[in-house]
Amino acid sequence: MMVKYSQKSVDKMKDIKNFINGEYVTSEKTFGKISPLTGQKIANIHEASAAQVNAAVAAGRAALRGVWGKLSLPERVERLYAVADGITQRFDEFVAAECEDTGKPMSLARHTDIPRGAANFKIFADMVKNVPTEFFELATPDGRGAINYGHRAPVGVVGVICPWNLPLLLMTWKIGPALACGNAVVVKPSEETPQTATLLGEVMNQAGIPKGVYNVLHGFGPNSAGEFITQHPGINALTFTGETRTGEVIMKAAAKGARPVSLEMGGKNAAIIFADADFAAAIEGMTRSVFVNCGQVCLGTERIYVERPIFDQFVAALRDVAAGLTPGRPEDAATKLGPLISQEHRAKVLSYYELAKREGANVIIGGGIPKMSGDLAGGSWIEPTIWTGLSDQARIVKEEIFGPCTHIAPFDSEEEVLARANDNDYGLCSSIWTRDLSRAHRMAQQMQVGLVWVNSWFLRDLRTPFGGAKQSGIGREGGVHSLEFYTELKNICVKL
Ligand code: NAD
Ligand code: 6OD
Repeated sequence: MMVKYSQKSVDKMKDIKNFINGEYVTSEKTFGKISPLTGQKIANIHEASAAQVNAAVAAGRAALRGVWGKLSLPERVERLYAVADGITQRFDEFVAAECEDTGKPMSLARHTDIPRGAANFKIFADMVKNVPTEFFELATPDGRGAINYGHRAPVGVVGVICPWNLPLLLMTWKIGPALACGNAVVVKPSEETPQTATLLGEVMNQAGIPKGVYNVLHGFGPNSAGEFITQHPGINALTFTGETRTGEVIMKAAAKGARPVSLEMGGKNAAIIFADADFAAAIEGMTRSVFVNCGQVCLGTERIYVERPIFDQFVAALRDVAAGLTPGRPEDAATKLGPLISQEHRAKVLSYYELAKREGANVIIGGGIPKMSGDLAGGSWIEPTIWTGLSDQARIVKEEIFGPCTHIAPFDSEEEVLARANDNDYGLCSSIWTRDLSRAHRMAQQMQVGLVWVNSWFLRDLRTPFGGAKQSGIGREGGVHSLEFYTELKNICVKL
């Protein structure tokens, strides 16, 4: 049974509903949203049924046949600008929702998550407006010739499966370009972070995005909304961000019907710090890269290689920074570190903290749970942690942990460190810190990853290709590369 509500008509315990065909709808089954800050239940989330997934896919198809499919490109672009403006107008609501779900500091959500949520609509609207298509003239034996031109059409209804670490940022990173290209979307936010995707439904309606273009279904993966979406034959393409193991399952599902898939997955990213680097800049970059968002960033650095002459100094400096990372409430200006997303994820990260000891690591700082008081005592807090002394073959140095932790190892030569950094099944990103730009170019070109930053980290230009090598991903999104995934390119050949 589906009951229609306004998302605003909530009682004491928040009720997070699905958003199908422009309306908020409840489900028969609900599950609890637990605050990572306190461990208390803060909301009921409505778990979409298979029938509701059918309804969302049907709504998407109808939108493509209807108003949405008939809008001109400038009209579509104007509406996407209105979505970006709508996020900005309700900035504080988005910040509050994101911080309630994740526990992250408000300063971070204000600086990164929510502004990028708006930018993802604006930038991809600009991109589709400005990108040219291919054109070739062909000589023919009769002398009259022919012309060829490329035409891009939307792929259809796109299934978008999202993680919990940067919920609005990573969801809009997919639906911004998908809608700019004229598709409809059926989104499944992570079961841990349902709120901003749900709130965005109101913005979509206010911005004049037609019913059925943007649908949000809540639930889990197996035998729930995630699986119902990925296995649905009416979904024309699947785009996913999350763990590599989940991506493999989704890729199998996409094989049925030979549907295109874009996968942005896990990483075990290395940073390489040369002795000639700007030391303060490298420490600042590594501080963000290891600890921001409590280490829950796919691009984060869990392996740092430092040239031997500055190794001890580097370890001491990063330890001092870690010691000053005060955990606390999102709204407190002094807060530098939020909790992990859940007790379940904390158990996983703690199991690695224990493994590090068994593998013989030197624990430079951290390795446990901080003492929190009052209602925060029930949250999924964790200490920022630094290890040294492990071999490159240790599991701590090989496997993605996804927490505020890193291993630091010394190196002696460029060739040696390049081989060690590349010796991993993942290949998402890396950063190189040096004043020798010839060396930086030489090394960057040999790194087996999709993204390399030199003397910076997570500096984003949304026109550039983004994605992972090896087990970190399939495909590239960003700029015109998003067009490749979100449109079907057709060649039209006209004999003159
Ligand atoms: P996850 O794989 O557990 O879940 C991601 C999403 O997939 C969730 O919405 C989940 O419900 C859904 N899901 C799970 N099983 C499914 C199934 N069988 N069918 C369909 N959907 C299913 O990932 P997570 O824990 O939410 O996120 C953390 C992971 O994401 C880390 O590995 C991190 O590196 C990765 N990540 C990668 C990038 C990138 O750009 N490469 C960005 C962010 C996060
Ligand atoms: O900045 C982006 O576009 C992006 N996809 C970032 C991914 C961060 C991973 O946690």
